[in-house]
Amino acid sequence: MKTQVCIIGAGPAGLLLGHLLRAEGVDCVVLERRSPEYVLSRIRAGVLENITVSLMERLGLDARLKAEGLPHAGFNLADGERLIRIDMEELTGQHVVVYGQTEVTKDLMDASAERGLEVIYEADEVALHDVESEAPYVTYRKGEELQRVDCRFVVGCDGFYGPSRKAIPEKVGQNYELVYPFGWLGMLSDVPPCNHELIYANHARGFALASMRSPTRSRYYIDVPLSDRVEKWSDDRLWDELAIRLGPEAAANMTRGPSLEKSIAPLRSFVFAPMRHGSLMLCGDAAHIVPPTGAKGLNLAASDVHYAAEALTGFFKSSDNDAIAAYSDKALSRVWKSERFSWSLTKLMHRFPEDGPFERAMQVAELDYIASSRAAQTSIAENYVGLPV
Ligand code: RFL
Ligand code: PHB
Repeated sequence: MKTQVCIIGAGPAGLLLGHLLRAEGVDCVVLERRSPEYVLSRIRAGVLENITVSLMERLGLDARLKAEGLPHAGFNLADGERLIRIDMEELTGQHVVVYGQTEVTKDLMDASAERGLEVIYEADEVALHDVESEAPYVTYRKGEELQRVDCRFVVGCDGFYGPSRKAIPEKVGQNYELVYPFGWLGMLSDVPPCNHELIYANHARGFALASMRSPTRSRYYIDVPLSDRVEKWSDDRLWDELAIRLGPEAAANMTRGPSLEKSIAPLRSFVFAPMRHGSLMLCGDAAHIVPPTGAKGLNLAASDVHYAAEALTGFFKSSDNDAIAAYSDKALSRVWKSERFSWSLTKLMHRFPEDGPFERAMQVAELDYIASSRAAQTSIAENYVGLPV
């Protein structure tokens, strides 16, 4: 097969990029290792910044997002019994939209056929070749058959563990990494949320987050040691822990129910630079990971894709090489700011095992400052709604 752009990975980054390129008349194909059902079974992000919403809008694929997405004007930081509300709408004039990553992916998936976006699921053994040349190619196996895609660019949207980043020689790139000493245990349940806005809580027993997917579906998280297993957390034990960590007011409004899904995700900050090497570009989790505390991962994938689509469209429509050359620096400048915000919110809201009374006093002082300073709240709000693209 011959195409202009071969995209690896049909998560939100790969599907968004595929649609944006098709809308501009650029030929592309998407190769995905898993089945569509598997891709849709992954429960992940829930908070969309304006960049993600506006890309769906630009594609005309935002009907369900508009109808079902929940605009959130504020969110809360809890510390013991104190609740600090960050009024994003008032401080920045912007809001975020609560709409599951699964739903974004489904909307993009459902529109693939009618928009002429070819997605090949269950593509095994995907391998990248000659990415330093102007004629790279990708091979994969589908059933018994070995296949080859010749193209001008390969875009790696294959997440943290995919093969694309590894196709860049070690001596060319640099890894920046911080691994946190805990993971997030997430739970989904068909019960009304305990609060109409998100609550991030820093409690002596650990972190907790109350989030949601809809007025009848809640998403909760707590931090747990990396050695913990999901099986250790019965639904009852998890509800009890959430009630303590989120504080008495949230606990009083909490409806308990059976969990639909429970899983533990490790927390990591990671950046690989540069995000382009020769004819290979990286987008989303393939190039960087943020801890979920700032709700930035999916939204960063969307801003990468925005820059990549712009660069690739310029290349194919007006032979513009400059935007391709500028892609990595442009994307990384936004990536590092989101890395900083996610890292600082993670440090503020979690009890690290190595922390002593001084580190805790610093957290309290920072929360006091945030509670009393409009400037501090504005800084948090403008990062949370998403920095300009
Ligand atoms: P994805 O979603 O991992 O998709 C990559 C795709 O590539 C495929 N793939 C391959 N395909 C072909 N060949 C191979 N060898 C392949 N290897 C992998 C995979 O099957 C997959 O389909 O990466 P993408 O598209 O870059 O999207 C990134 C987001 O998924 C991620 O950043 C967010 O989910 C992070 N995240 C959150 N982000 C937010 O913006 N807001 C949030 O509220 C938020 N909450 C979260 C999160 C991530 C979490 N976990 C579990 C990591 C909450 C959690 C718990
Ligand atoms: C979620 O609803 O899954 C969610 C919300 C906010 C975060 C992380 C995850 O910071």
